[in-house]
Amino acid sequence: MSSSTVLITGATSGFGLASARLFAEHGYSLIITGRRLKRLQALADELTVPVHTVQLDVRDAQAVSDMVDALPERFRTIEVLVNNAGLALGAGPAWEASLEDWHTMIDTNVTGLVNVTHKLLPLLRQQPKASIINLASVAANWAYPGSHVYGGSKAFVSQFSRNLRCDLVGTGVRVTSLEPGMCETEFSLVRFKGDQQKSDNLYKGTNPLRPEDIADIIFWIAQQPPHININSIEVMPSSQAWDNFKVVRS
Ligand code: NDP
Ligand code: 8X3
Repeated sequence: MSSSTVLITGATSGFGLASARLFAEHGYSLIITGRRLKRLQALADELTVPVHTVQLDVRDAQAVSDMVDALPERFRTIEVLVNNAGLALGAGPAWEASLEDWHTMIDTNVTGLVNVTHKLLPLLRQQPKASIINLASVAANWAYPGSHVYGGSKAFVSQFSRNLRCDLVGTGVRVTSLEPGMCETEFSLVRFKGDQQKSDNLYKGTNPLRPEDIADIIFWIAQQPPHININSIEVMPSSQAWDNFKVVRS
């Protein structure tokens, strides 16, 4: 059992929710954040460890800063930051994408993650041992049609994680870029703008990763002894792999 605190962004669904439950099972105190307050409250009611809930949009740098400044004393010993809040919007070709969707992905996956990390670094550095676990994606490493800004934003997360390591080496703060492939959460429902049928069809017959699989990996990373830094982990369901390069012939 642990007496430490984990801060999870995007704990209302998917990886964030599954991770909150797993860390709670192991006695961690939790700071859970997300925009959907009712879901945060329901999660807090379900858990038996100390939980601090904050309705937070990670895109709002001032709100992120205020949230951290207002943390009750018992929640300030943060040992694990799970930078999980993120989204994809649209899966069609770039020329059909809305600029607003592109901005939303950059604002959330890039700027939001930077907002939280920047504000938390001084607190994390006070710990003898801490972990930042950033949710990137296989889309950070592998190009595919319709990934355009989403994949670009996750490539930022991967490289930012590596660059952070260079600055944080020797401080006790470890950094990991976690790069999952297809996992059934609300991710595709969001990507397909609420079209449940499209989301179900994507996962049909694939035996995709489950949020609990990713939570297990996040928890395992956080449990590594101080002399180990897991730089990156790429994980796919067995049913997913890469495809060939495309060649257009005239
Ligand atoms: P979900 O849609 O199930 O969960 C996303 C979470 O992010 C929600 O809790 C949502 O909370 C939160 N979120 C989204 N936008 C914001 C915002 N502006 N401010 C605060 N919170 C926000 O998806 P997943 O659990 O699958 O995704 C989690 C992360 O993992 C994302 O970064 C995603 O890109 C990444 N990922 C997902 C993969 C997959 O196949 N599922 C694979 C690889 C990476 P709320 O709406 O309440 O704010
Ligand atoms: C989500 C995984 O394969 O849809 O990051 O890009 S994928």
